[in-house]
Amino acid sequence: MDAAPLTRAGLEARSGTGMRRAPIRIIHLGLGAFHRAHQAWYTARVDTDAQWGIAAFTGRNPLAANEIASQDGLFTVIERSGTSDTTNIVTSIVEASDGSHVERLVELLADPDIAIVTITITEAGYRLAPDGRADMTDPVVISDLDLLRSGGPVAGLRSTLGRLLAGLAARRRTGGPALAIVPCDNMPENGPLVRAALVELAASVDPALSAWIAEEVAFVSTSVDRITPRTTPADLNTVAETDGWIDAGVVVTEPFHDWVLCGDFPAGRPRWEDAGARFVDEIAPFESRKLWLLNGAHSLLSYTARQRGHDTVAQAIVDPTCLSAVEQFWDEAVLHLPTSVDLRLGDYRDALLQRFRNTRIEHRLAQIANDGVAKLRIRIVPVILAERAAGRDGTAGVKALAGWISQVLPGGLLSTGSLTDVHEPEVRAASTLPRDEAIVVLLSIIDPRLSGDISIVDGVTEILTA
Ligand code: CS2
Repeated sequence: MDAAPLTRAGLEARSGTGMRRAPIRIIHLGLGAFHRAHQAWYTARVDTDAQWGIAAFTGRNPLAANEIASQDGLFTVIERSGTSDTTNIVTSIVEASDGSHVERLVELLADPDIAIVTITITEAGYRLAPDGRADMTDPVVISDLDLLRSGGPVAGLRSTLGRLLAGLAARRRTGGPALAIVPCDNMPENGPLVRAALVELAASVDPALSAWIAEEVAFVSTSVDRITPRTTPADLNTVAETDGWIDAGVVVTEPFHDWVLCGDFPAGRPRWEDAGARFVDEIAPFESRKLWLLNGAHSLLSYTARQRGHDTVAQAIVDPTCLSAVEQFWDEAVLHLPTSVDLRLGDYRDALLQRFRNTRIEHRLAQIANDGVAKLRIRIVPVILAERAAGRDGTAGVKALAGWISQVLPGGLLSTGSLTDVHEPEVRAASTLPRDEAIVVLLSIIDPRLSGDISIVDGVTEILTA
């Protein structure tokens, strides 16, 4: 079959039926592969009468917005199991814009029909300090706050939270109704965390706006899960050859999907539960289980398995040395998970191993290794600190820290340009210090409690010397 460009008109012509374009009720910030495979996919599955259109904005790179916009918001999701592919065209995105088009974001947020803002900008994109509060020393945050205070053009805003504040200010000015902000990044208690950061940032611009956000805006915590590797040219070919669409927006993901949410939606929401989402009263157990077991294992492997010559999670997990490092970290982590709900940890661990072993999902360790500072803080450090508090060494987690440090020291991946981090300037500066000093400073960048514990510093030094 000759492949045709994927557009609404093309799809209507091929299916012989008209497509209703849903009105925009959801704004999404961070139009990457994960959003397309997760929140956009859930919404498309459940919104059968086209009530919940998404206006999505990219983060730093406008490419995805341009590609998706030229396809009228449409894209293909390939669900890739260990043996076969299933493809579906997702129709929930009705507008795609470059994130720097802040005027459009502000206009939309002032629209009373907008009920929800979902966010996927990665852990590092929130620009938080190690204590989880807004990082008031970050130059981009400082410049955004200056701009917001001076009432300068919103187009100059560079941080996601700064842009969101400009939009919330417009909503308040026009008397807009309450809405829900739903962060979908891998961070614990992400609803209250983003609420505290926005309230604090707003307080330094306009105390009345800060009070309005605290009272009128609902923040929903979520735990999100779906392994979504970067799309390759071969994936685009698959869709062209098997489905006949020239689609630049293809995403590949595993069949597994999970979404746990906790909080209120004052202006309503799609029935995501119809596609398996769960609404709970207490999110912490689910979040910690996912962040420590899945993401913790990912980060551990991304630094230690590459040294053993592996490129993907699926290759690493069948190497007995890597598997045992993961199992050891899990053994430490599960001791500190909340016990208020039955987390079925045995089944969860077995299922994770199955997912990691899916060789048809090419999840590259190099992709996971980026932004180690923000990721280690969330995925590994809590387990080490809990182990230390229990009087043990937290050895498996310390191995992950040592793995990261070996990659940011001279000669490691950072120096070859194959690892990126929003904290790169401080990390680079620290890595040029004499080695023992570098280890202490690098640990303190992740969390000062690590560098303040001599047993952790010694543990890392020993591994790096071995
Ligand atoms: C990964 C996650 O890149 C990474 O840091 O650990 O993207 C992971 O694949 C997802 O959280 C799975 O839900």
